[in-house]
Order: sequence, then structure tokens, then C-alpha cells
Amino acid sequence: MYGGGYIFDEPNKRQLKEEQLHDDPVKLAEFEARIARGEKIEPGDWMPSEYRRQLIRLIEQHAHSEIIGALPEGTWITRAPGFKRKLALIAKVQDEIGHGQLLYNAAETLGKSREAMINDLLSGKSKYSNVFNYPAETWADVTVIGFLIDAAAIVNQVANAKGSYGPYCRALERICYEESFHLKQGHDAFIELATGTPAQKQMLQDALNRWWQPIMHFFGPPDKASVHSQKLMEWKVKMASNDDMRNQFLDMYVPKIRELGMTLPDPELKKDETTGKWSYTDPDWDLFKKVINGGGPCNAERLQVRQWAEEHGRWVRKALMNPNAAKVAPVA
Ligand code: BYC
Repeated sequence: MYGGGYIFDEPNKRQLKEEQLHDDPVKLAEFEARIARGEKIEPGDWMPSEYRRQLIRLIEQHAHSEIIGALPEGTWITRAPGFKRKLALIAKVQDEIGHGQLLYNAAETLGKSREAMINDLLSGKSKYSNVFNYPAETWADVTVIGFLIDAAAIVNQVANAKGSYGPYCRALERICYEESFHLKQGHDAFIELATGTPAQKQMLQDALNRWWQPIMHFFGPPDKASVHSQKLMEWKVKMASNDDMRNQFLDMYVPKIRELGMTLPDPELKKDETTGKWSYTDPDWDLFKKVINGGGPCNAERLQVRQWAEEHGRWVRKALMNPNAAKVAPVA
């Protein structure tokens, strides 16, 4: 188990209980009026316990996705082709970990400790994005992640940065700036392979074929099957539905992929120019459920790496919490 002596569990558990007692209709109406006026909700403000619970769930999952998301690309740092790509990849992976840090901080403002969040990740109780449970088999996989997964994340984050919870929105704004650079480096690497030798182009096409379905899954189940969307959209935590975000992504990126001569492994993928809606073959939602519930190709490996990091980083956390204990006695 994770252990580093992190802050504020007990007082926040008490606060949460008090709030549940005071979840009365008048306060709820005031809260919803604030949301309707487009005000930001801040950590000290009254909020319904379900709003708090939902935000913790969503921000925590997002934070876990950032730190687990660093792993598939991280394995390619030593093998990135050339100095320029290596430098860019190191910086990107470092940024992703920083995003995790920002998001854990935002979730902590709602009363769940870092320690509890990490424990829930390691025990498999908390989810993280489906896409990071697949291996990055070749450099082209890293390229597809850098271009298209970062692009998908930006679609989601730019929308939700305009949402109602102040700390999450501010974290998302900062993250979006950095993700835009990630997308540029991913797009640049993508163009290089797409316009390279036949072998490079084929490697990219194979990676695109492997990643297309996980990317379609990334935005979550179709609206009709989404569990949380309705309430989260009422409370302006989610600013667009899963299907709307998926559609927005297709609209922006399918043309960019096709203009480079690459194809997508879905014969049904096309836009209706009158409605602006894309139609596509429904991705395999049973597979999605399996992957997000621990049964994907890399779930066990990803959690093992995090477990190792928690165990081997324990002494660092201890030293940070109690710097005096780590001081070496001065030599006389
Ligand atoms: N993966 O009611 P629904 C990055 C779960 S990292 C896993 O529609 P919701 C990057 C969902 O949690 C950024 N699980 O859910 C890093 C729920 O299960 P629970 C990643 C998923 O929350 C490194 C159930 O399915 N971005 O960019 O309304 C390198 C029902 O779904 C997924 C984020 O994390 C999924 N894809 O909407 C490169 C964004 N989809 O909790 C890049 C933050 C659904 O009831 N998250 N589930 O057990 C969100 O915006 C929302 O959670 C979602 C889903 C739109 C993903």
C-alpha cells in the first residue's frame, strides 16, 4: 500500500458528513442558480455531496490517466529516433506527470487525500483512461498517441475548462497549453512517417489501425449508455456529451489524417454534410468495458509499474514530509 503521510483525511471526512446532512433543497437551489449564472464553484463553497463525489471521481480518474499515460510513451524515450525526437519525448512525458500533479492537487481540494487516491488506483478501484492499457509496439504507436490521443484529450479538456469547478478548470487551462505543444510534436512526427519511405508509411498505417478503436472508445460510451453525463452536464462539469466530443474530434482530425494519404479502418466512417454528424461503425463496447475494468492487454503491467514506483519512492516521500529526519549530521 501507498504510505507517505499525506494531509487532511479526517477533517475532510467530517466536512463531507456535515455536508451530506445539510444537502437541503434551498442550498441546492442556490447552488444550481450559481451554476446557471456561469459562476465558478470554489473549494470553500457549499456544494451538494453528489457534485463533490462526482468531481472527485472524474478528476481523480483524469489524474491517474496522466501518470499511467506517461508509461507507453516513456518506454520509447531510449529508442526515440534521433536527438530532437528524444528531447521532445522526454519533455512531453515530464509534462504528463506534471499534469497528474496538478490534477491530484485539484481533487485534494474536494477532500480526498493523495494517499487514498493512489491506493484506489493501485487496488484497481479507480479507473483511468482505456487508451493506456495498450502497448506502444513501434515508434509509430508513439506518434499516433502524441498526435491523436493528445488531440482527443484537448477536445475534452478545452470544453471542460469552461466548466463550473474553479480548481479543475484552472488546471485544465494550464494542461491545454502544454497539450497543444504535444499535439504539434505528435503531428510533426506523424507527417514525417506519412511522407516517408513505404516502410515508414506502412508502420504508421498499422499503428493507426491498432489505435483507431481505442481512440473511438476514449470519449466514453455512447450518450444513451453514459451513466454520469446527464447530471454532470446539468452541473457544467462536462460541457459536451461523449458523442458530441467524439463527433468534434472526428470533424477536426479525420480530414488531417486523410490529407496525408492515410486510411482509417472503418468503411462506415463518413460525414453527413447537412447535419454535420459523423457516422461510424460502433466500436466494440464489450471490449471497452473489459479494458476499463482491468482486462485490457496492459492493465496488470501498468499497475505493477506504479506499484514499484510507490514502493521505491516511499523514502523520498518520508524525507519530504520530515526533512529533519533525513538531514545528515554535520561533520565536526
Ligand atoms: N476510459 O458515464 P460515463 C492524456 C467509464 S490523459 C476509462 O460516460 P463520464 C494523456 C466512466 O468512468 C487525459 N473509463 O462517464 C496522458 C464510468 O465508470 P465509473 C485523459 C471510462 O465520467 C498521457 C463509465 O465508463 N482524459 O491526455 O461521464 C499521454 C460510464 O461512462 C472511459 C480524461 O481523463 C474511458 N475512456 O465520462 C498522452 C478526461 N470513458 O466511474 C495523453 C476526464 C468512460 O462509473 N474524463 N469511462 O466506474 C472525462 O472527461 C470523463 O470521465 C469521460 C467519461 C468523458 C472520459
